[in-house]
Amino acid sequence: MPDTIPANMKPVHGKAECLYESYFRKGENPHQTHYCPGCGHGVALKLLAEAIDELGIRDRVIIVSPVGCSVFLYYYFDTGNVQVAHGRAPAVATGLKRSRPDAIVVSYQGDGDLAAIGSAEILHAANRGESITSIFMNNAIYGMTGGQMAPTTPLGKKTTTTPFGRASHKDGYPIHISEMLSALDGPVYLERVALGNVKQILGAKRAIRKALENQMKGLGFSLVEVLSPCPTIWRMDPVEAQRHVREFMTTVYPLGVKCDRTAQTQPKPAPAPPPPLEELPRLLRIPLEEGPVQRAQAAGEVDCRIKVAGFGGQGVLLLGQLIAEAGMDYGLDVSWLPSYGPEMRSGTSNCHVRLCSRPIDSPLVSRSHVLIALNEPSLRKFLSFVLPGGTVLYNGTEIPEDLRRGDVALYALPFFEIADKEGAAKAGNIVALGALLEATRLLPAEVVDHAMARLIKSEKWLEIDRRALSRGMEAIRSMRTQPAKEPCHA
Ligand SMILES: Cc1ncc(C[n+]2csc(CCOP(=O)(O)OP(=O)(O)O)c2C)c(N)n1
Ligand code: SF4
Repeated sequence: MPDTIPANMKPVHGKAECLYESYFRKGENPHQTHYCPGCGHGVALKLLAEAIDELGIRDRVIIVSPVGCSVFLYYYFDTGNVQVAHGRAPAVATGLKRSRPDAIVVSYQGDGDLAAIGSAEILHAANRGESITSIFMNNAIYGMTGGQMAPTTPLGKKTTTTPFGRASHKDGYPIHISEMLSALDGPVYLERVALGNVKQILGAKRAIRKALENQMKGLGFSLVEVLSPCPTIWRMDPVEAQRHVREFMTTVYPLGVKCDRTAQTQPKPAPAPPPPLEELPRLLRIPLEEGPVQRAQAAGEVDCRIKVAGFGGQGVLLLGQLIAEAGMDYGLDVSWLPSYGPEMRSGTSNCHVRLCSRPIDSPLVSRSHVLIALNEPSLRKFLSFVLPGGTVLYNGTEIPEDLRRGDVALYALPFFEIADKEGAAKAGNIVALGALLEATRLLPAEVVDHAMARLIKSEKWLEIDRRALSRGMEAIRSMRTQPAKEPCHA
């Protein structure tokens, strides 16, 4: 500034410090935001940034931004940021706040995001009284996608999906989120503000600041609904759009505090710190005496990918879970990814299991070392994805002729018939597990037995399953025509 300007007349407005000096993530134009001229998002974010600066909480703030025009919020805020799927900000904010109680977590959402696809998330987060600050940008339209009707669109408004105007008899009524949430016992503070003129904007800043302070005091859930102009989709110039907020939006959505329990609310007790990582094996009752990690290391680089497939009711998922649990007991990193059809019984069911002596990058098993196919359709579907040198265990008396492969070890055994002879055909999945152990020597039987004892709660079933496990191992021993495979290696 030239020195000729008296000190008391120098501009006092600058950029908030929690905003990046230059928006480097934006690439070609790092000095302006992506918002349209006159958009309320730009104003609200400035207010939020100023409040964060004033409260000195920048290092603690994590902003959760959604899908919608504010999707690039993380371009601007030099704070913690998480960009989430459409409507999920309150759920992610809940997780963040619970795992990082010291963080100040801000969930920022548009009205399509919060009041349509995310309506359940906000309702339950508010009802649980999560200690988060929610900023709800209500511009009564889907901005980013070109102007479809939102749950908040006023009656009579023309949108791309209501070209003749929103009609209550087919489109329902505008949802008043703040009033709706005020019927719950969970929230501590709900206020609707607007960006229709300077006075309203200052009011919005005060409300945002208060919502943040509530969180700093540990009081619970606060939401500020901001009536916000969207000049582009409303087809108005910025001045007209501001007037529309002032003169029309506020008649549909009356401003004011809808709930304020801050005076009578006690700060929530801080949650107990999570147990130290090294305590987890003890809490999960994983036997540690033999040093599972060292054992796994001694066993070499294990990376075994297993696909178990069949139909619902065959115990496909339990079988995979037992392998994963036993692998974990053995000191390996494991993953278990179930995948099944919507039917309760007889639909397709499969699971992906990985046992690895390194951290697992993805739980998805597309090409496997082992396939346990509990029916023919599963064998047909997944056989070609078994890696050469792999092992296939098939529930049947013989492998169908057109499904034979010379580069994998194929075992056909009627697992469920074998289990039937032990008194429970249902234990066929455990016969298959025994066959797996014998055919691949992937894990010691005692380790699997230990995992079974933990997972199978009924004494009667545990006894049957132990017999079934032995029968499966014996069956492979007695039929083996090919040498046993070594455990799968990377
Ligand atoms: C699961 C999913 N469904 C739909 C979309 C498409 N979509 C992107 S933004 C949006 C609406 C955003 O409107 P609003 O939350 O009001 O934010 P605004 O753009 O007006 O700020 C929709 C439907 C998506 N990205 N993801
Ligand atoms: S479309 Fe509307 S909400 Fe989106 S940036 Fe432009 S003015 Fe803002």
